[in-house]
Amino acid sequence: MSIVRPYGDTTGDGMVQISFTLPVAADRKGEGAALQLATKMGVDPAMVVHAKAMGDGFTFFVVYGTVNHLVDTSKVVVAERDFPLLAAKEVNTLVKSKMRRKLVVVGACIGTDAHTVGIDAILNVKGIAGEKGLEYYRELRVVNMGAQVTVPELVETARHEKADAVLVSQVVTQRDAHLHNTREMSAAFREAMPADKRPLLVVGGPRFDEMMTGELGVDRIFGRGTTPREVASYLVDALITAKKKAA
Ligand code: B12
Repeated sequence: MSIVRPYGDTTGDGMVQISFTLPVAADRKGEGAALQLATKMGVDPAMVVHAKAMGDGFTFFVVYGTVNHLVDTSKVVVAERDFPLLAAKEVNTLVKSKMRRKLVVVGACIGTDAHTVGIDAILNVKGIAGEKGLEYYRELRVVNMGAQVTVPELVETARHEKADAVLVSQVVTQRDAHLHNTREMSAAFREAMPADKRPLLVVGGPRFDEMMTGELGVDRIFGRGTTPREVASYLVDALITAKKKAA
């Protein structure tokens, strides 16, 4: 069955719950404003199930109601993992036998972004979700530049360290900062190095569209819930397996 509808109280009843903040007071009129917005969004009938004042003149709402839209799951297009998931030992063996040197990874949070928890989860030994980070991989050399790194600093470090891959994190998406910063970064690498000398450019963060690689000029995008093993497996696939196939 490829056509589905949301489930709330009974199967296929189309019930959804949405939340948003409006610059209105937390009173009857404010709730009316929330209902008007929900109805315009296609939630009809809609009811306000939660309203909380968020300081002067702002209210947070949770609205519950029915939508008539159908989802055709056969038309869903997503970025699927197109490389095998390897164990740390397999990654180390492949790097050692095929590259005959350590694979160098330079990581950073660029622009004004100071959210380092995500990139640290991928790079630091402690890792995330029961998996150790890339520093744990014996055949990987990790240079973690930390937060608020400028694009010129990143390019310089990547060059100096002879990076095979550059891993950039962008968590803040206000005014599309994550997209602007990523484009600036990929353009700077294209300008600074010829294609065959350019490191693999990987960007990650919870609000990226993983299908936007071409548009952003990067080789791969990783979204929320990424684990270090996925990243290590991708690096091996892109830097070793795919290169071997192309040769
Ligand atoms: C912790 C946190 C902070 C901490 C950060 C501490 C630190 N050292 O990182 C502090 C308190 C400093 C902070 C500050 C701010 N924050 Co803050 N913060 C958060 C919070 C609560 C959690 C983020 C987090 O650590 N997630 C856990 C990690 C593990 O998840 P992740 O980042 O998604 O990473 C995973 C994947 O995305 C992926 N990944 C991420 N990066 C990369 C990179 C690569 C290469 C790869 C492969 C994968 C990958 O892998 C990771 C592991 O699975 C979020 C809200 C939330 N619940 O998400 C807000 C949030 C991100 N912050 C927000 C804001 C607005 C701010 C401030 C602007 C607040 C302010 N007015 O001062 C400042 C900005 C500071 C700055 N200059 O960047 C907003 C961003 C909104 C937006 N649309 O952009 C959020 C969403 C909160 C909110 N709802 O408003 N914040």
